[in-house]
Amino acid sequence: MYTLLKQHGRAKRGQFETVHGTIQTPVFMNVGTAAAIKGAVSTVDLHEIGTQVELSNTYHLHVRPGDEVVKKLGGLHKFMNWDRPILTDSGGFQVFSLAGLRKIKEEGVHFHSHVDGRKIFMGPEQSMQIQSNLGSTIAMAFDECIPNPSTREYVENSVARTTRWLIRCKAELERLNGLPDTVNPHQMLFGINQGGTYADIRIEHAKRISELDLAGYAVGGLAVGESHEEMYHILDETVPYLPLEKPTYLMGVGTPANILEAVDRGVDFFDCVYPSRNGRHGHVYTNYGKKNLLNAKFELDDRPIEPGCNCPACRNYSRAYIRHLLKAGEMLGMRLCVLHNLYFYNTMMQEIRDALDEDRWPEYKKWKLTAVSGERT
Ligand code: PRF
Ligand code: ZN
Repeated sequence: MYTLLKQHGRAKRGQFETVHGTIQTPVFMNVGTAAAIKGAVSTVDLHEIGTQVELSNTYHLHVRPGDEVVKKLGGLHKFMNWDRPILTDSGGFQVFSLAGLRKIKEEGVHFHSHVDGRKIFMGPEQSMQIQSNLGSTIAMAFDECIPNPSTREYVENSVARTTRWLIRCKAELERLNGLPDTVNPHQMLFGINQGGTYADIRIEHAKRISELDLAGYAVGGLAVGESHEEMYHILDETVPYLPLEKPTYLMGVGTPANILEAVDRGVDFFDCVYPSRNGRHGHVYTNYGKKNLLNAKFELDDRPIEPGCNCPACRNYSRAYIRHLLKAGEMLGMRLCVLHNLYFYNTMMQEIRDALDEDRWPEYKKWKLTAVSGERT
């Protein structure tokens, strides 16, 4: 159940109650694709860096270790020892971005596993069955994520099919939630808005899926080829047609600036691989811009990544030491950078919530945009 606590313009401050605890929004979900945050970050670490929601992928866990295995071990929460909310993405994006050869049909998608090449079929029912076996808090609908730009004709046909798939997802999840041995009988379903960069298709689709009274709604098919300005424009046009009294989730986005702009347009939930992926390459986020710790200028720099930062990396280690670890190929180097970056993102979301609570959202947004751009010295 989502409660809208406050609004500043279109920016929303809310809370979302689930069987695995209450999520304060806006929130950034930490991505653990295969039930692990890349960079040797454990769920014990996640508690320390302020993670509210962990995100895993249906497709990856179905391929390995297999959702049946996870179910036999008591579900994803027990398997990875995480007791807070988990959102699982449906495979609707991974199938389209990872799998090589694929055939899309009305019933679903035929494709080959990126691990061993074996043939897999996934449609709305299969995606829901896998997510039900995982027992995540929130299941995502099975959709087609269309790259931008795509032709109007392709987008129209694809979106119509995604709507039909959504109706099938809803029916299947209701059935699965009613079975006696379901891991999480309270599993919720979020629908996904698509429509490429065509505002009118987006709006029609948003209206249509809003009628289905789902637990939440995502905007998918963005950050897949279009410019930031186009993405903001689509959010301006579309988000007002999604229910205000439900959470809105912008999938796979983005930079700190993208998140600030999207919160301003009414988005509650985010996820992105940037903090973990960049951390693994020694790129760290600070309120003085993004820094590359491999840069020679940090060789003798004995300050923490960000002075005043309370993350496990900054409380204990210097830029020079972490740079040395990265250079020497020590796993600890990556791990510390990922911990700092996730802490930076989670803390930014806390700052956003505080700013909304305390009626200083526009001032905070302006300050943070300057801070993350590197213009502040
Ligand atoms: N659909 C799904 N997952 C996603 C996306 C989508 O469109 C995106 C697009 N940025 C990221 N993850 N199911
Ligand atoms: Zn830090």
